Amino acid sequence: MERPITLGEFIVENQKDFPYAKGELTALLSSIKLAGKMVNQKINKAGLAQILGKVGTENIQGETQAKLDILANDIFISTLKNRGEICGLASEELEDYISFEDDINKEAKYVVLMDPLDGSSNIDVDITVGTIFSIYHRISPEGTKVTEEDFLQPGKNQVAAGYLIYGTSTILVYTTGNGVNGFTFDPGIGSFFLSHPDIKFPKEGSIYSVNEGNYIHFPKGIKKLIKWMQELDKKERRPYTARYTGSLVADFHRNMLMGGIYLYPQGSTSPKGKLRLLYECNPMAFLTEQAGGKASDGEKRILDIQPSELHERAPFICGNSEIVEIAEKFIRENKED
Ligand code: P6P
Repeated sequence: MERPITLGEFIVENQKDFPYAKGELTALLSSIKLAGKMVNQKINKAGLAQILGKVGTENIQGETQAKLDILANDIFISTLKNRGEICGLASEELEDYISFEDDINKEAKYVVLMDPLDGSSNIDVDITVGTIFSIYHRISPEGTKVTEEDFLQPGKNQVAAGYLIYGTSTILVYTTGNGVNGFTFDPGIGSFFLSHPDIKFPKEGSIYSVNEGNYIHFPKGIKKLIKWMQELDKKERRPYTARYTGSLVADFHRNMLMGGIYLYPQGSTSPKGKLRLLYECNPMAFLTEQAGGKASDGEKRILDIQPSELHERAPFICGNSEIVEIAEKFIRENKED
């Protein structure tokens, strides 16, 4: 029986996707694959290895860091640095970006932005978490120190983006702008195998993912959208089904496979929403568009937003284009001054 190809074989087979790279992006994606295996192993035995729970320190977001957050951050930084393909890295867990100035990395072409363990508040209750990554070609000259400009690029400049989802199985999903493909990890062999080729949002969706506990704080247009999704209209598959895990990667992955919309709107307590533009919204927006969906902040395309700071937040709506456009219509028609 023909076996599915491995992630490594797929990357080599699709080398043509990276016209200007001479294997650097291939090596970089392979280092992400290695770090993902190492984090996966830590997560799977977290309860036993006493690495559950909060470590007490706070990250730049003022969120208490769980031990696995820090472990995952350290694993990705060291693994990507050792492969020598990135000149800089920014992480949700670090206040500022890191500039790799050793000889091999200083000449590297790429910078990586990441959320090493998204949804980490779910770790202690054994709910799916994930790693999100976003890759850009540097703007500053090779051989020089990275600058903030290398990181503050609009999402449309991404050369690759993806996530690892540590769920009932561990899957690596990524795009280089030529579609979206998913690879499931086989721990018995230690390799990722192509399991979700050319992922596309189903034509119709009927799942919505939003933290309705924030309903009172939502703008009028979002409140009207949520009520609309809950009305009975069999022809339009309404009422939609509510599914929300508190892990962006888990909610996004399910909605991309089954069809639906994820929303983290702005609210009176969070004027720009909660999700970070650079290492949550942009990579998920790149994947969304490559899978035939749409990603906006309610008014404009996420990938067109020019970032002004590393940890800036943005309201985030992504999923089936049809439903995202309905959401944008409700927002447009119920603008509040
Ligand atoms: P809330 C996790 O902290 C995260 O960034 C996303 O993974 C998740 O979708 C969202 O925040 C959950 O936020 O406010 O609903 O708990």
